[in-house]
Amino acid sequence: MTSLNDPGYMFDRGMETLPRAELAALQLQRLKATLARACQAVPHYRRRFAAAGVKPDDLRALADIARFPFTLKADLRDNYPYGMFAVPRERLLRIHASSGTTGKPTVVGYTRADLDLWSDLMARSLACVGVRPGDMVHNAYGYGLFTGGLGVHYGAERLGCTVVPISGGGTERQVALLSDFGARVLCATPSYALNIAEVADAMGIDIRALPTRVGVFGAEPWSEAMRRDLEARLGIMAADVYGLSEIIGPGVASECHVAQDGLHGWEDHFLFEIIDPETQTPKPMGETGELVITTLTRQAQPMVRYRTRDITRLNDAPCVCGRTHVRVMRVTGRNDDMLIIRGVNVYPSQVEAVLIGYAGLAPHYQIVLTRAGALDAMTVEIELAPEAPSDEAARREKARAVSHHIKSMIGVTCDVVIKEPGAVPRSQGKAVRVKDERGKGG
Ligand code: DLL
Repeated sequence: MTSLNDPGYMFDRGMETLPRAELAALQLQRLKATLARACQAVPHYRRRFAAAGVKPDDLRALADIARFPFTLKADLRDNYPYGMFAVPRERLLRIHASSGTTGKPTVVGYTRADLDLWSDLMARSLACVGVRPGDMVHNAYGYGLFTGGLGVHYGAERLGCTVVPISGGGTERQVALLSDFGARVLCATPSYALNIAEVADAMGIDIRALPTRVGVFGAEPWSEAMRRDLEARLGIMAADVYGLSEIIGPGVASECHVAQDGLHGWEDHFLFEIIDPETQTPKPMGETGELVITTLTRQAQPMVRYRTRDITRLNDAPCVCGRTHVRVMRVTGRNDDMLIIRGVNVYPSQVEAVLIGYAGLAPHYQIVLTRAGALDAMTVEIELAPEAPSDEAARREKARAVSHHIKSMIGVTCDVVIKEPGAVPRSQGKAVRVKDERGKGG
């Protein structure tokens, strides 16, 4: 039994350190059962498998998964609201939904066993980033249909933490309660954590002097530069957690605080693949592409080869923390968020990596897209740091320098507009990094 102060503490040591050959055997057995259940209980999968000419029995080895069809977000929309469920609606204990930007929301459902599993996986994830039983956890992820709030909430309780279920928004109150209750752990989107730090400054509260030591950040892409910035501003260790509602919510993969080098994807419950998004063929271990996930134990809603659109790579090298589960490296962006500006592929997180920590700038930015004739143009709006010189000439010079820097680092030509402190909208959940004005005659 490891002590709670031991950096090697794990929520589920036996499973987290299972030798990879045993993990693979477990995955194969669970994958077979999942495919059989999906085919038997969900007409959508039955039709798709038939159209692709495959049967669950065709799967003999894990690699045979490549013969099965993908599941897309559009499939969830087409089967809205309950068509993807493998159990009668009455057996669901909870529903979550993600709003998305267009059309119907994506609905996800959970049986009692699913909710139990989710709590366990989230407890495992929190322990993995360094949260311990007995910690006070300030949970600023939004409660409601979004999976962040309740997912983290029940995971923290399962681990044995004291949860402050504050949800997002009311930022001054967040700062006051962080100070009064003395939470050791702050859970939020990275952009909202930044907003909290800024509001604390404005309130004259030295947030670094508070007992908060661990940040559990996810739900949106963020860069290493942003990590360093958050760590410096908040006086914490900032950890990356990943998940998506279609698969279960947060708790799919989690960084270990020992190595901070990739997020352990919980392979006893999920099968991870990387594909080439163009050819849709599997890529070998270590190569970058789109992450595809199959659930291995979900009851209400088995997901077969769900295309996440998230761009990353996998790493199955042994980790110094002792966990054997594959590492999902930092998600740098989504292929549907990728911008193509004058032929150059650009992810907002690449722009962020250039901007954050740049002398004289505050870490608040937005990318505005406009169209001039047939060409897309990108303008980066970023705020001046409160203490930086703000006269017109200094601003123009700074804008020129930043634009040059973006061109040399990313290869894209863009305009840069330096805004007054406070002029870029602040996030209370997932940040809106891209403002698309291309359809507005801009
Ligand atoms: O964002 C679940 C979650 C809540 C994860 C709290 C972590 C913490 P969705 O709203 O369905 O679920 O959005 C999922 O968000 O496909 C990624 O594009 C993005 N995302 C989530 N975590 C990360 C991360 C939640 N750590 C979508 N890094 C995913 C980069 C992330 N992107």
